[in-house]
Amino acid sequence: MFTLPKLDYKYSDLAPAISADIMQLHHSKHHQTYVDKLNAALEKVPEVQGKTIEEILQDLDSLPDEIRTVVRNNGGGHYNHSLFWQVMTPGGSEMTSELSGRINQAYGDFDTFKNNFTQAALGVFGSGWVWLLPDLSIEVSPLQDSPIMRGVSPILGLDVWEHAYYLDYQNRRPEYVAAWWGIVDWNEVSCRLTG
Ligand code: MN3
Repeated sequence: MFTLPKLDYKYSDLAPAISADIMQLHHSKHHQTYVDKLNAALEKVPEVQGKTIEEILQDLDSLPDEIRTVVRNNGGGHYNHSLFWQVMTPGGSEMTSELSGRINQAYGDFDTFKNNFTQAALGVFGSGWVWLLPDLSIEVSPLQDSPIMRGVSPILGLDVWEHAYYLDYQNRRPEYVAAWWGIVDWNEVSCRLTG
């Protein structure tokens, strides 16, 4: 049985980038629903008991046909949101010099990286995610898919589903993405990079 993870901050702590209303709805309703539907689907497959969500998502092909899509969408939703809450912190945090150096090496400078990631986020058609991978490449996924499904653990992720920003920004995704940069927990990203 998977459970909704507790947050390290209050729903109101990420404002004004993300309001308390969005956080409450997004965490206690959307994420909870992914967890509930994932658990309901997995009740039918006793052989996955005790596996981590990462293990399940990396081996979707082994699941019975009738639950594979449900687990992909809701297990993906659970994994993606669990990561998303962790890579944000009130007011953001400073990047380590190691991560900063590696981003500069890969992109020339931070602004170029930030611009590339932002453009990827704005380019997602409909619902999906933008990821930074351990090799510092940027990737987008539709719906609740994730690079973890092929065994790659993202080190940063941004939810660009409308439910992540519509209450605050309506259709203005660029404003949401611009504000989100201010709450990224670069310490956490660094930890995920170095394992
Ligand atoms: Mn979401």
